[in-house]
Amino acid sequence: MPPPSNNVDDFRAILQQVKHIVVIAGAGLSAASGIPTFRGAGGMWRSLDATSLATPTAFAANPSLVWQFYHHRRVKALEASPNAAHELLAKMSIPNYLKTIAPAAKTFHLVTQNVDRLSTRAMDVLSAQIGKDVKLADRPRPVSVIEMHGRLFDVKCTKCDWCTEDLSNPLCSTLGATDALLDDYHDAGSKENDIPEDALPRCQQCGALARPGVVWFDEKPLRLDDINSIVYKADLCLVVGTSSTVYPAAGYAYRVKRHNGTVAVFNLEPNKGDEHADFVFLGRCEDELPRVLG
Ligand code: BJW
Ligand code: ZN
Repeated sequence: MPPPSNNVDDFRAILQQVKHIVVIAGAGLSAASGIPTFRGAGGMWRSLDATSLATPTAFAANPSLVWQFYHHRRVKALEASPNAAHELLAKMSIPNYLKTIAPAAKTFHLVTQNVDRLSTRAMDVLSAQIGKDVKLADRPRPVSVIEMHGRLFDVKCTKCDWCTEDLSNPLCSTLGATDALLDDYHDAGSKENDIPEDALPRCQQCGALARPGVVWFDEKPLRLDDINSIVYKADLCLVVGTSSTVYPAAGYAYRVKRHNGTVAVFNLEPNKGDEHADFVFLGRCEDELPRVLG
């Protein structure tokens, strides 16, 4: 297999033919919006590795600590705005705009591992800009974003089926009070930040401990059946800002390749599996996506 190309003209020639486009996105998509990635620089929260907190075991052992981590993440996401990469991907969900980039394209789906809601927000902003007088066919299709690792602003019960979206900050006063403690001298894991379980977010239906509505390791990602059929059909896969280390997302590009589709990676740095891609565009995706696709 030849090494991946970074030739924009060759990539645009492929874009003229493709019919079903899927984007698999990761934390790098939101990096320019100020949301830290998981691995490499920025993957620490205080002295703790972010991925070690994203597990059911960590939550069972110390719900106070894990809730403080997610409180911090919620605040960051509320402060953030979609960047140029979110905006371009949102525009690609407008059929008429998509045709200007990929004239034969019939479908466009964004499967994001991110929980920050920025892709959906970019889509909402665009919908509002387009206004009501545009034909339905020209409007973005909100169904085209799949948040497979859940949503930071969903809160769900650990015991019953209660789940709600809650954008308030703080989610409860005890979490808000930890902001003051989280300075350089107070590690989030230290004793004084220990919030008793009954003062953490609780289910509004049965009163049990609530948890963030995200997908942790060993839990089942969301909408896998929908994603499987999208990936099965796709003849172009754009892999944007992910280290491709977490499955099942890390396996989707390979599946598109296996049925003779094209894979193009947009990432700041080379990553595992890049050698199987047809194209690798190294750089910030907020610059490279508009340059290569725009
Ligand atoms: C830029 C940029 C810029 C920076 N421009 N680029 C052994 C083998 C295979 C699989 C397994 C295994 N052992 C266990 C598993 C399964 C496990 C897994 O994959 N583990 C691996 C670590 C090996 N997977 C799971 O457990 C998943 N569930 C599952 O498989 O269930 C099976 C099942 C199926 C059916 C029924 C029942 C069960 C669940 C995974 C859940 C992951 N959860 C998290 C936390 C979400 C909540 C939260 O956000 O807090 O998801 S972990 C974390 O990693 C988060 C991310 O979505 C995910 C992926 O990270 P991502 O997005 O790639 O970020 P980074 O930081 O790694 O990379 C950023 C990239 O951006 C870098 O490459 C930078 O270079 C780049 N970048 N700036 C472009 N400006
Ligand atoms: Zn409940």
